[in-house]
Amino acid sequence: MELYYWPMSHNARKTRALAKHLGIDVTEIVLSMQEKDHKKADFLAINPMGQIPAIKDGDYTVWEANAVLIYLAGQSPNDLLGQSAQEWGSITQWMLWQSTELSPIVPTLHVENYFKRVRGLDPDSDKEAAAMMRLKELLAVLDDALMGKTFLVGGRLTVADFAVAGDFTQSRNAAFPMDSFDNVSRWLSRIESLPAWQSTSPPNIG
Ligand SMILES: N[C@@H](CCC(=O)N[C@@H](CS)C(=O)NCC(=O)O)C(=O)O
Repeated sequence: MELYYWPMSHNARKTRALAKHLGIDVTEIVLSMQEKDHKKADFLAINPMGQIPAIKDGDYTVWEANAVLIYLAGQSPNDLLGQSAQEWGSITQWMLWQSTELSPIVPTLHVENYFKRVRGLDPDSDKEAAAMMRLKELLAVLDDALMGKTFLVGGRLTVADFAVAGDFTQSRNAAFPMDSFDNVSRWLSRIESLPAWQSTSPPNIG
């Protein structure tokens, strides 16, 4: 099984971390986004969206990071996909929340608060402020959901935790207001303590 990724990609990071956490025998293939490898014909045959990450397993391909997480978790018997209709519902809820609500604003904060700062460029303060306002609304929802909980669903690690935590990969560099959200911070520390999470940390660019 081949996992296509780019080291800076937070979407790929969560899939690499889960593969390592489960000890799945995956061949990691690095693409260069600078070289636009993800838009070349070879890779478009695997993911026609031209986005990272993606998996090729024999003739089978799967893309969309959260779908990749589900495919990886399904490779061995484990608790990561939930054990009841309520857990399946909640896991799916958080994975959809990540991809439809949280994920769209994360790149804006990466660019405005991190990449531009490292390159000595001025952030677009209107764009940054709008994304930050939305982030605070979303973190408030996540923080309430994590009140008194160790993980998002079922009191144990599931694919939902990997799905959501991926967007916090650059939370410090991109100035996410983590200090105002204690439950989120405690939950993130638990994910960050996983050896597989630590070993997939992207390189710093600044
Ligand atoms: N919804 C996709 C988003 C993936 C995505 O946007 N990946 C970035 C790298 S972090 C990418 O490949 N961007 C290039 C592009 O969208 O053309 C997922 O969750 O897998």
